[in-house]
Amino acid sequence: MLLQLYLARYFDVRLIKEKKRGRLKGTLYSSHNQEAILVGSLFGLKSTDWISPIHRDMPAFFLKDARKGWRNPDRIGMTIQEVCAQVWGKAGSPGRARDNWSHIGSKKNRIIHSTSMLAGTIPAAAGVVLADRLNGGDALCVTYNGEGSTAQGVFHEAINFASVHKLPVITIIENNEWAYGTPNELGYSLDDFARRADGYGIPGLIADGQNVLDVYDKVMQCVEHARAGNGPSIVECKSFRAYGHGDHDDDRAAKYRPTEEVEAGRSRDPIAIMKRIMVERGALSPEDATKFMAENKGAAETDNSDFPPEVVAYLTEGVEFAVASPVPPAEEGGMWVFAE
Ligand SMILES: Cc1ncc(C[n+]2csc(CCOP(=O)(O)OP(=O)(O)O)c2C)c(N)n1
Ligand SMILES: [Mg+2]
Repeated sequence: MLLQLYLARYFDVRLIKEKKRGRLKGTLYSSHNQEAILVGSLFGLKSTDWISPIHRDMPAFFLKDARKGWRNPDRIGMTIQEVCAQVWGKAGSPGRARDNWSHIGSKKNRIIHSTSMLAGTIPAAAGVVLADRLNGGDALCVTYNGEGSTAQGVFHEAINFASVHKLPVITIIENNEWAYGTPNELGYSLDDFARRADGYGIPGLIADGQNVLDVYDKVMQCVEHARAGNGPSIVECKSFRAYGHGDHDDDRAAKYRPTEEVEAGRSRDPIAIMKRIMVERGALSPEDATKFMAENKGAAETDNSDFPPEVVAYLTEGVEFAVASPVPPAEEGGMWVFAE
């Protein structure tokens, strides 16, 4: 789990550096400070389970089933090469260079294609697990949503449908306190989004989104609930969006959010929290805990020595693959927009 936290963080800072170097174009949506939500929720799933990540969750595409080993060819998740080719918008990427980010999916890897319609993946997830059940399967689906999604009509319709049919859909709400430039107090009249679950008669759990073990624990309670045939649930993960909505919004976000709020929100770094717990439990020596100091640093303050070498090596393979991959031929420009 700790290595996966480092990998997710390194993905974020490395892409920012690549863009600054002029080797990468396009908007980046940072998951910095929210990595524990992804790692903790994915860690206990079966290979055959489905996920539906969105813009904030890019590392989920390559962290899915990573417990088996990032390089394990039997892993049911995207490779780092596929994800980096996607970010670089290269030929052969899952999105065929139509986009540089999360508008991708994979039937083979059991990743539901993300749409840009907030909460739009929840009804799709309900349909996928219903189809799986009708085909004799026992797969569940973990859907990822910002708290902004909870204000969408389809959020309620889909979870209501899933609750009536007892479908194994676990809805993660990544409560990072901001939806683009809108603070939570201007968007909702409740503090705990987990309480939305009461309206559907399903469990609603709150996890400390900065503590990967707490996320794991709460999601696994919902996994057991789903596997026992009891249907859907919600896990709200309390977190904080460290930067702008995307990097195009970083400068504005620094103005629309008070500095003290941002500093307080970033201060509970998931890597530091995991290390502290491991040292307390004797799973990591205090010396080893200070070896790679990626925590509490923005991209500009870190370098490769802040990350374990296997993390840097794995991601570098993906980056080099993407940089060396060709762009698609121009005549493909109008293809795959409609069914060929
Ligand atoms: C239905 C819909 N309305 C508006 C948008 C534009 N939009 C994209 S992301 C976003 C903010 C999302 O905030 P939140 O759900 O809290 O996720 P976060 O970015 O904070 O992770 C908005 C308004 C959209 N994609 N879909
Ligand atoms: Mg948000």
